[in-house]
Amino acid sequence: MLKATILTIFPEIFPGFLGVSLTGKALKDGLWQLETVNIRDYAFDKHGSVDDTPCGGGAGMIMRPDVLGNAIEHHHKGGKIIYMSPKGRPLTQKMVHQLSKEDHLTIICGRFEGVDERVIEEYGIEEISIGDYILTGGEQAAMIMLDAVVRLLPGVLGNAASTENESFEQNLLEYPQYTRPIEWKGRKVPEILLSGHHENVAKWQHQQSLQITKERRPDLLEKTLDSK
Ligand code: 4FL
Repeated sequence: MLKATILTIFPEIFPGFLGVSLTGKALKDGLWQLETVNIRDYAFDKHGSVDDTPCGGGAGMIMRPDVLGNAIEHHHKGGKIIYMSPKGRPLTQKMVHQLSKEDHLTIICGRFEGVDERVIEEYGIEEISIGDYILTGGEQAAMIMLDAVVRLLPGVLGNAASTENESFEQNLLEYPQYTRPIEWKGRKVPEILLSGHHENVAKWQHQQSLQITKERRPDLLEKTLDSK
């Protein structure tokens, strides 16, 4: 069973969207656990200061290593410590599969201009990015990463749903899908999908996947078929 411990100065953001739909049901059913820790509770002054100005100058504020370290040491009971960060390793479905096998994830959500680098070194923290853009804080990134991880936990998706043919699982984007009505606004569902010829359908879908991936994500085709 996965337990996620979130270190944040905005614990009220959680569970957010993780509290609804599949992830929310799984949370209620006890398939995973969420613990939110307010970093401010580990400050050393009565104002609860968690940040300070950057050494060497520059804009913004940096999260203090002593306060963050205090929060980590009170709550980290083994397992990976992850810091959601734009300069982290880009999150992939392969990493999501690996994270879904962990018993405990401690996730640090940064605000301001980031955290003191010594904290990263001291606790062997893994930095993970969810994409090349800047958010207002790491909380949203943590929630997206957890959403991807939790749906892979045993029992979260129904038996009917399989993750094997989803985008990225074979380093290919998904082929286009259709449902009824067969004709809509003069647009017809491709004939092949109505043929009932399973082998030809599968061939067409694979060829569509290849074409779309070549057009939109040629970088994916360069990769070998990674094992999970
Ligand atoms: C974290 C952006 C992970 C992308 C601001 C604070 C971020 C982020 N991936 N933006 N953290």
